[in-house]
Amino acid sequence: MTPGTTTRRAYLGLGSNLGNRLGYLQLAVDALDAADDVRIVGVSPVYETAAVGGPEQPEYLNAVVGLETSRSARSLLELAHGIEADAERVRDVRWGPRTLDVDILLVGDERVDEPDLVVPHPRMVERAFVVVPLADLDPDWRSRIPPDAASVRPTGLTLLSPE
Ligand code: GSY
Repeated sequence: MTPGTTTRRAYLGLGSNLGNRLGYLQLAVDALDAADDVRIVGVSPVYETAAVGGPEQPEYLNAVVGLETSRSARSLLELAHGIEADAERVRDVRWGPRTLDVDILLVGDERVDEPDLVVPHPRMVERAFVVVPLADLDPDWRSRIPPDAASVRPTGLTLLSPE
């Protein structure tokens, strides 16, 4: 991080349900750690979760990463798309299975409402696969865990992180 820059806390959601799922989540953590103007401050445990929406598809591994960053939500989205491309993600079926999904959940108190980016993420509060790992990093979210949290199961797996 460039000294003297103003940073804020951001949270990104990671998901994978194709190929080496844990490997793709780790790829994302490593790429975020290597990115300019980003410092990882928390990585949740890894959960296995029933797929929500889309066609019938394999279960996901999900986690949430906390960052300190001077980047805007738009800049984080560009970073996320580059990381997804590194994971050879193919965008064909909407809501379909994917090697890696990196969602921009929260970026300080920044609000964005554009066709390709809405922050805070518009569906995060109803998704237990987001809120359960987010609550591991920020206890304020514990009271907001949705009722279907039973579909979000701890794996005992952890991602290696620099924090
Ligand atoms: O929005 C992220 C991709 N995604 C997921 C996911 O990450 N986990 C689960 N359990 N279901 C999902 N459906 C979609 S789309």
